Amino acid sequence: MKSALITGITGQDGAYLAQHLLQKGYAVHGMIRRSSTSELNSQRLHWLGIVDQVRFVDGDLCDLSSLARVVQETQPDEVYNLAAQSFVRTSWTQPVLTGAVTGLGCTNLLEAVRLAAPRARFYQASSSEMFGLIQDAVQTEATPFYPRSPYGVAKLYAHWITVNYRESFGMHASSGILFNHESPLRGIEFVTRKVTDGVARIKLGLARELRLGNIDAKRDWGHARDYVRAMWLMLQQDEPGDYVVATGRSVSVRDMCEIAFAHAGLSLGDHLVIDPDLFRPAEVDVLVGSAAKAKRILGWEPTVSLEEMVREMVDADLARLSVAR
Ligand code: NDP
Ligand code: GDR
Repeated sequence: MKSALITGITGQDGAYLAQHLLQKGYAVHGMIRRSSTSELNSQRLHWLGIVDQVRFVDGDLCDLSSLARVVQETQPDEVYNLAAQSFVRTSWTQPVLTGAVTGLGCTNLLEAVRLAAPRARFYQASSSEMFGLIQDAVQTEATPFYPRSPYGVAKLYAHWITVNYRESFGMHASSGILFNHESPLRGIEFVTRKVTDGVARIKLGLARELRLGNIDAKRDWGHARDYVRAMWLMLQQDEPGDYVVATGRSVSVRDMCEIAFAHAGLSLGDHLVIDPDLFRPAEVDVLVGSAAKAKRILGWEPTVSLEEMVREMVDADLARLSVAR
């Protein structure tokens, strides 16, 4: 039986990746950090019905000693580093923490793996935010990076340290440059989920307006379930590498909103309020990726359209809020 260690198991991707690996027969170790409200930690794993199948271990990406112990004790075949301070907007108000967790935390984990389980395969959750100020119309593994947020800068450090450990120590370390991916398990502060939750609240009479920032920003949105499959495929290759994972289609926040409101039989114009406070100090205006390499080498392709995903998210939020009423 293969075993995997997932950091960030309580997040959106951690939950779907755990489900994917369990279905493949892995023993899944999930690293969680201590919290005074621990029952909330595993909510997403509860929703997927897999909480009892995950073996939890305590650790924090900022604490190398905890990581060394966790890797030593679990001796995983595969390590997936999904933990991060992942909300871009917060990275301007907590830039030092973001650097410590999202950037240096990756080095801590690489060190723990190098020392305690050097043959383990390693996955780093890199991000399209590293491209930032776009220099190529379509971003590939060869596109130059120009991050536009403390989060993007921290991810770029983590990306390069992963490449460096691969080249310095011969580790099987891969980096997935994933574009935005969403689902009903997406954190409520990210724009797609904020919109689908807002639409559901308006539909149910719990709210009247939805406040957003820059709705002209364009993103390449896929489904998280598809994207965790790409992570796993990267670690099944004989050779490690870096891969862009994207749909190749870029849609504005405004158009994504239109899909969500229309699905609920509502009009965006009746409820949208633009709030200048929600604009960011620096914006990534447009992202669109080419997953040609992932298709060629991994045989990976997305299977869920933006429309299907947004409808699934609206329906899930309507169901959740109806039960809560
Ligand atoms: P989430 O924000 O949903 O999950 C983040 C996870 O990191 C949570 O489990 C959180 O735990 C954990 N975490 C935060 N700080 C620490 C810490 N100091 N030590 C240990 N664990 C910590 O992110 P996603 O699931 O959406 O994303 C997964 C990864 O992929 C992240 O690294 C993200 O930056 C990256 N990424 C995501 C994309 C996306 O579109 N979703 C696209 C590209 C990259 P807790 O529950 O305790 O807060
Ligand atoms: P992003 O995702 O920053 O791309 O990072 P987010 O959903 O937060 O923003 C997408 C775009 O929408 C605009 N926007 C708003 N965003 C939020 N959150 N709330 C609003 O009210 C709002 N109004 C407009 C933003 O300005 C932005 O342009 C996500 C995260 O998952 C990262 O961890 C990951 O690395 C990248 O995707 C790829």
